Amino acid sequence: MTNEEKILAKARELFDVCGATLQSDGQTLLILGMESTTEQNLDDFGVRSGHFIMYGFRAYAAPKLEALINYIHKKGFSAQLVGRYGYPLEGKINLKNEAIRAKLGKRGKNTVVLHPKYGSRLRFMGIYTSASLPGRTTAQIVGEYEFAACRNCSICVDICPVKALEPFRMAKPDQCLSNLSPQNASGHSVLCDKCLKECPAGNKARRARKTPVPKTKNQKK
Ligand code: B12
Ligand code: SF4
Ligand code: SF4
Repeated sequence: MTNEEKILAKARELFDVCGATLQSDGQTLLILGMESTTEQNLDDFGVRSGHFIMYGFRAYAAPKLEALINYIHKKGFSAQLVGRYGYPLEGKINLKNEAIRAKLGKRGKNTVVLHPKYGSRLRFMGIYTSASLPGRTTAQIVGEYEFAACRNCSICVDICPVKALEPFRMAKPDQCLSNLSPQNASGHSVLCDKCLKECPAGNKARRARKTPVPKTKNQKK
């Protein structure tokens, strides 16, 4: 195994999904995805003394990111997080587009990247590295409609309390309640996220509750 292959293997060991894209400046962007769950809530943000705190990323992602960066350095390559905990808040790097380019999923009508297993629960992080990781893609995004994960049910668009969504794009980002999220008494953000929570993609429990198939005349009631 080459050192580059070892780095990818390490990334797969630490994170739920990973992939790599080639940037226009020749650097490799390693994209990492981690599932946000009740036990490992990456969506736990807040404000303390006027500072934005990423409680979830700090607790669950930071130790893994540090371990991976140390590993890449030991293999003789550079490794630098993009933004805080690999999360560029300003949107300088579009992590959704990079994840789609790296074939980690495709955009759902709720605008976020859906994965066949993790649905809309992946949160993404990026690391710039000088390692020429195998499989890093130069591909641009094509055929965003053609994929199985989005069920095309439009629950996300219909459920949005402020009608911020149009299929596949956020028409009114300023209105999104996860943008203007209020804080609870301990300073943690109370996000809306209805368009993700109710999304049935990649979610076995919700899939089981899908509209039942109507019974035929011959079936017992
Ligand atoms: C700014 C931002 C927000 C803003 C505005 C989002 C926006 N404009 O869409 C606000 C605060 C509202 C927000 C909310 C949320 N966000 Co946010 N956000 C970001 C951030 C920092 C930048 C995204 C951005 O502005 N992109 C620019 C816009 C223009 O790009 P885009 O959304 O990809 O839009 C493209 C499509 O609309 C496409 N398009 C246009 N028309 C059409 C038509 C068709 C048919 C198709 C197919 C495509 C298409 O073209 C656009 C340009 O490429 C990213 C992190 C990052 N650096 O990438 C996280 C990020 C996108 N957010 C994320 C999440 C999880 C959320 C929330 C659930 C809150 C939360 N729990 O964190 C909500 C979800 C709301 C929603 N339904 O999107 C995740 C998404 C993970 C995933 N699985 O995809 C990211 C990647 C953060 C992360 N580290 O994981 N977010
Ligand atoms: S997070 Fe809430 S307000 Fe924002 S787009 Fe989704 S459903 Fe709408
Ligand atoms: S709620 Fe339905 S339409 Fe919206 S992203 Fe999820 S599966 Fe696709």
